[in-house]
Amino acid sequence: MAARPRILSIVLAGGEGKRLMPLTMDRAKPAVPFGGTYRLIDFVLSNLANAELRQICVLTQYKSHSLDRHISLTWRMSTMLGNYVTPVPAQQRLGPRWYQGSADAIFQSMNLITDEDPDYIVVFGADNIYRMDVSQMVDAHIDSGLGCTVAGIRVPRNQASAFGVIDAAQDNKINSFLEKPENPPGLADDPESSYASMGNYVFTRTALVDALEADAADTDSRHDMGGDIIPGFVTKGDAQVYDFTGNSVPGATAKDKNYWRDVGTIDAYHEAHMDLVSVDPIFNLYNDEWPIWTFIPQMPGAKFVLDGVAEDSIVSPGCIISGGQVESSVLSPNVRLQERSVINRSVLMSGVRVGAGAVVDNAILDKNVVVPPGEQVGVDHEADLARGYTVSAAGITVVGKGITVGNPT
Ligand code: ADQ
Repeated sequence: MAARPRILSIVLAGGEGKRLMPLTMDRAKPAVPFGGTYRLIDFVLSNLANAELRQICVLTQYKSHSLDRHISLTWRMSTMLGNYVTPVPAQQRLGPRWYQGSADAIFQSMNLITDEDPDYIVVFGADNIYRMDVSQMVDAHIDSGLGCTVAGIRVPRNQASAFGVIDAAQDNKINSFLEKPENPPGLADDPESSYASMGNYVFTRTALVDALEADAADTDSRHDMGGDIIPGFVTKGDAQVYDFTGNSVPGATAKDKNYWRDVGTIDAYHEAHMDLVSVDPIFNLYNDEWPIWTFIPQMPGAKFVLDGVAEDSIVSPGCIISGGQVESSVLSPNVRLQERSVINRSVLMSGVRVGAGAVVDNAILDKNVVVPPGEQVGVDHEADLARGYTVSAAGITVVGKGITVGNPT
């Protein structure tokens, strides 16, 4: 029997996440909390670990403290998950500089590839919400005999300029790849959709190492995976697309099969939370056949007293809802709501306090925000802006970590 191929997974977790400000003010984008008890990075790490790909390096860079801490708590100290995941900080092995782009991040960490000696290398982003059995994509890559496989999904054409856009032949071979084009081309069978790269790749080790070395020597390159490395494979005729709709994980519902969300902007992040809370959710966190792993601190269950209620919402452990009314919202652990407070279509991170009679509407409140009694957030956008809060294009107000609403920011 042939030996099983050796596979190394590299998770790119160094993104700054400028479009998620102020949530990324002092944490890396993959460390941004999501869905009450998770961080964004838990989705990719769970997809890899559940697929039995258990040699995983996480390349970190900006503001990586809370990310490192979370990885250690969830992934390194967990007896169940063992030591699969190693966070690797920017090592500055090649001089006193941080990574220039995502390709440079891997190039500077080439020692990981030499040490692990894999046959294939999985390179995945860390900022997306989805379930995927990555081993099915690896098998498709090995079967193709090509150097590079890119995961692809159809997205509305009017959103496609945020992505790499793929034109593929019948046999999945990629004919062209345009990184974040201004005018994304539609598909022949569906002109209002484009075929987008999910930022997830599988490479044959020798092909990736050759491409990274050539890229490092190219002074015109931005050293970016999507901008430089993938187009290089396409030009050589050595890349195929892996259609995400062909992927299946156990326990998926008809509705959330092949759900994939990029949560790179405040509006997308807020919408992805709304996808969780409806009665029949578009993304089902409760599929225990493909669990999303995370670290939840020891806390008592959520408690509802007086006439406190929550409808169509996720309320995490440690919360006390004392007479407040919560609708279509996601509450992280340890949130406190007082009587007559109203929370609607909002995301409240851990430690948020909302006083009596206060209103939070279409808002995201970062960790430890305090809304004093009678105050309002997300009701009057002019007032929110005047107080220095962020208001997104779709009208979501974001209040940064530790702010007391009404106090000068
Ligand atoms: P973006 O997400 O815009 O597009 P990028 O900002 O490079 O691309 O982020 C990709 C991943 O790499 C993220 O997980 C990010 O955190 C990480 N990253 C970025 N710079 C890094 C660095 N210097 N060191 C370590 N990690 C880094 C990409 C592709 C598109 C594709 C979308 C899908 O380029 O083609 O459509 O992902 O979301």
